[in-house]
Amino acid sequence: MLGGHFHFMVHSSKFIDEAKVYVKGGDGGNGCSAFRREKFVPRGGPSGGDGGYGGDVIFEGSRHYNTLFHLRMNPEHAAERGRHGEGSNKSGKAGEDRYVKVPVGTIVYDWNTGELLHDFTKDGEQCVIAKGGRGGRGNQHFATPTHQAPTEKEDGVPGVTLTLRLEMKLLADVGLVGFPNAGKSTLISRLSAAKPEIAAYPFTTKEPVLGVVSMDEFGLQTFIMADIPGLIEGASEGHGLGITFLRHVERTRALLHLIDLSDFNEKRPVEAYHIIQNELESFSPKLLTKPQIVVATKHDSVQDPTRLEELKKFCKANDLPLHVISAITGKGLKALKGATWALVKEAMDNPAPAEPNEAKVPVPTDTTSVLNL
Ligand SMILES: Nc1nc2c(ncn2[C@@H]2O[C@H](COP(=O)(O)OP(=O)(O)OP(=O)(O)O)[C@@H](O)[C@H]2O)c(=O)[nH]1
Ligand SMILES: [Mg+2]
Repeated sequence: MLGGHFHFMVHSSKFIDEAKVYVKGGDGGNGCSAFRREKFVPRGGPSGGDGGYGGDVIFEGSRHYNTLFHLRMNPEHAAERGRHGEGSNKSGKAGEDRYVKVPVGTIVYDWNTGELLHDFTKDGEQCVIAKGGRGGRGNQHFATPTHQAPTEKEDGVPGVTLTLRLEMKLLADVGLVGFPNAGKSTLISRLSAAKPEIAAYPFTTKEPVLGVVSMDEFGLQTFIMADIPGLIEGASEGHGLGITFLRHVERTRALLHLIDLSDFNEKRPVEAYHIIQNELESFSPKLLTKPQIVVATKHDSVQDPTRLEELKKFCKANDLPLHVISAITGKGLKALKGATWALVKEAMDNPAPAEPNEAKVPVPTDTTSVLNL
């Protein structure tokens, strides 16, 4: 209960994803040593072409990724080498660049020196991480008045080779909001490996907890869910635990608004819905523009069916998607997971314009789950 008996959960570890990645720019092609052979010209001049540039390894920030998982699975990235120069002053073709997508929010460090190479903050932002080498010059460049038939040529310059440490602060894709006891922590514990404390009294959760929800058994498609402390009326004036934790869902792509259907809750569901929406708006009107799913919880313990009927009618009239679940029986969990993923995907494809200087707030959480995805 609030009052005498607080026991704080300790969330000291930061929720950070890391990957070790090897990159190599393409080597430059070698210069060529050749001489013109033309009809009626007995001694043609030097005609060895230059080697082509090696391709660059270019990283690009992308909102389509929310973890570094794909890079941990596939850590080596090399650009193509430049072609060698040829006779008849023909330069070698440049090697193809290699593009590597990283989630927005990724910081790239040199593994060996610790130097920060780039901090990706925007969708589509590109940075050359490992430059390709210049091609070597062919013998056409080495002729001088006294040295008319040079055979010298250069080899291409090797591309830059680096071992990188990628680091990314995980940001929630989906936030759970609702009154205390609505069943937020129970839901995240059913959908992810996160193990938040769950109890039949309000304000059990006192710190945000992140959980990684996998859409397939390999964890290739995942989204990150944030469980935050419950809100109450007047939270924006500091009642309960207040609304400061809402900053953890401010950058999410979607919200799940949980409403307790069980009869132990004295508030009518529609009333509960409005109170929470008001508190969200007081924190930031932007929160109300996020795609939202209304989640009616604890269907297994409904005594009074009119509560659900009211909520259904209200959601229908206001065009709000409604999912009815029970974390105990599992009812509706799979459908809710699928619908949430669909919202996340849609938001990834149509990102809201990023705000300037958006600060990335590290979310303190449970130590569970992501690093052993
Ligand atoms: N019968 C039933 N009880 C549930 C269900 N989901 C959660 N509960 C119970 O509801 C109580 C509150 O659940 P929590 O998950 O801790 O609720 P919360 O929203 O995280 O609460 P706060 O952290 O205090 O904001 C616990 O006693 C849960 O066991 C459900 O589907 N059915
Ligand atoms: Mg909780």
